[in-house]
Amino acid sequence: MIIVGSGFAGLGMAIQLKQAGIDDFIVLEKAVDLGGTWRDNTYPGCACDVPSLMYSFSFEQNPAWSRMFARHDEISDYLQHCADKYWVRDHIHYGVVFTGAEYDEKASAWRVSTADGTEYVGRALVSGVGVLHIPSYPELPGVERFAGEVFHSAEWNHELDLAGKRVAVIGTGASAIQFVPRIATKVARLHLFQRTPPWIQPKPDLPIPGVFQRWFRRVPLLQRAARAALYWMLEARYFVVFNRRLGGFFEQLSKRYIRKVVKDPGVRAAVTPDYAMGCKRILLSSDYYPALNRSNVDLVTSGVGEVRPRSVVTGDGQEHPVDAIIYATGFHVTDAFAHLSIVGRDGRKLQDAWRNGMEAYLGIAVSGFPNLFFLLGPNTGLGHNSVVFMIESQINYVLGFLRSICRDEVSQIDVRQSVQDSFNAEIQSKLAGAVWSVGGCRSWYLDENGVNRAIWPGFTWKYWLRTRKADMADYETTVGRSR
Ligand code: N01
Repeated sequence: MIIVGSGFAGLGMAIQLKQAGIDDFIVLEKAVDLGGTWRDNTYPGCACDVPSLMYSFSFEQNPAWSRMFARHDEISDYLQHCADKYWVRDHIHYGVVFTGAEYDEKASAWRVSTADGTEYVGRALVSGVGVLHIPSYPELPGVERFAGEVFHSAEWNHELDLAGKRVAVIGTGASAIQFVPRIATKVARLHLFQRTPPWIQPKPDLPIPGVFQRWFRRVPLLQRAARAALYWMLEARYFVVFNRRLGGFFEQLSKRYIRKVVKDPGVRAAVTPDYAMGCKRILLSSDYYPALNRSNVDLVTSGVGEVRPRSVVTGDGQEHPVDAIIYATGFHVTDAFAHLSIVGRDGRKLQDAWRNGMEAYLGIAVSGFPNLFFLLGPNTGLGHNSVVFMIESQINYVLGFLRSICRDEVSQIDVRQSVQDSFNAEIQSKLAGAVWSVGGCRSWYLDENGVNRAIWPGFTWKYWLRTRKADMADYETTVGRSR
């Protein structure tokens, strides 16, 4: 078995294989450490906007979370702890860059290619890479002539001391709103280039008192109960994207928050979104708007026209002298797999299968690509609850297949095209009633045709129900041992 990636998804899959007594697997990891997005994103203020009690594996709840919303280091330590506790570290091959895979139908196996030319062969291939790992750099005219430092929020340059510098930040999404307040207090001037304002609600991020941690440790059932309560509260946020009246109500709350906190009327108007809430990720922050009140922070709403050696010039000709440019411009999502050569049955390429958009059955299986399973694949991302819940549902589902393959009960599992098609028709018809059908918003949830290929359009418990056990009638299988 080959797993690609060692973030929450890949690590969780490895742990469950180990727990199931399956030892014959490897994890390919491109970096020198595990942790996925929590290894890569180290920008100042990096934290989770999902409550910490929900942002952990159900089988390894952490009674020691120090805050309502865990910060980067705590999450990254948690993942390291899981790798150690469940003995999966030795299965991870670091510095191995997965470049593609070809299915060998005769052997019922995937031949995995890597950047250094080493080939790995596995009876099943599990992708745990997700879609938020290839930083997206906007094409700014003239940026190659820029004399200062340029970097992306997911590749933070910790060598550069921003104190006293003039800095341009491009983008105002989930990452930017976390680091802008941190760097605003240090830099001489911060020019914040906003293309579209996000919807933001205050973040109730308080320390978890020691007494709770002690009780969670002593009576794990208490933590489970708190987690269950939180789960249902988060689940209710799903209504925002389906019920316009409720969405409108929360929009009013956010607008009231803007009016209360943002002092300058021009800035207030500029940060007030004009599209339906939920179309992009709804962000949580209690320090982003206050940072915009600072006299050294300049919110720029005209787009970048050109970059000169020491400045950024907006489309309307305003020149902003800067020493560094930080891109907070997100990731390649809909083309996250475009650089990989994945070839399934009969020479079928994944790029061709996904020419009109990424699709899979339950976000996990793609017809024509037997024994290849995606974790956090198409339409299984979330805006309202914890993705760890989705990941665990998928791991459980895939584990059933991997067990059968290991026991030689089945050598090949390929989802039927008709099953995949009707599942995706159902997904898209559900999405037709959601906020994305209203239009007027640009979001990484939508592909270039405006189709949502990222988000699960339902309650997560419904997804859990559907993935509790695979219905083998959905799959074409070859019984018996691989050759
Ligand atoms: O990226 P984003 P991110 N010129 O795509 C702008 C997860 N995450 O890295 O809105 C100018 O949200 C773009 O503008 P617009 C989370 O799932 C989780 O911040 O497209 N601007 C937007 O403002 C999140 O959704 C946590 O008009 C350009 C920004 O850049 C995902 O990661 C924390 C531009 C990109 O925002 C991505 O977040 C952080 C251009 N050419 C992130 N291109 C948690 O707490 C883009 N922009 C769990």
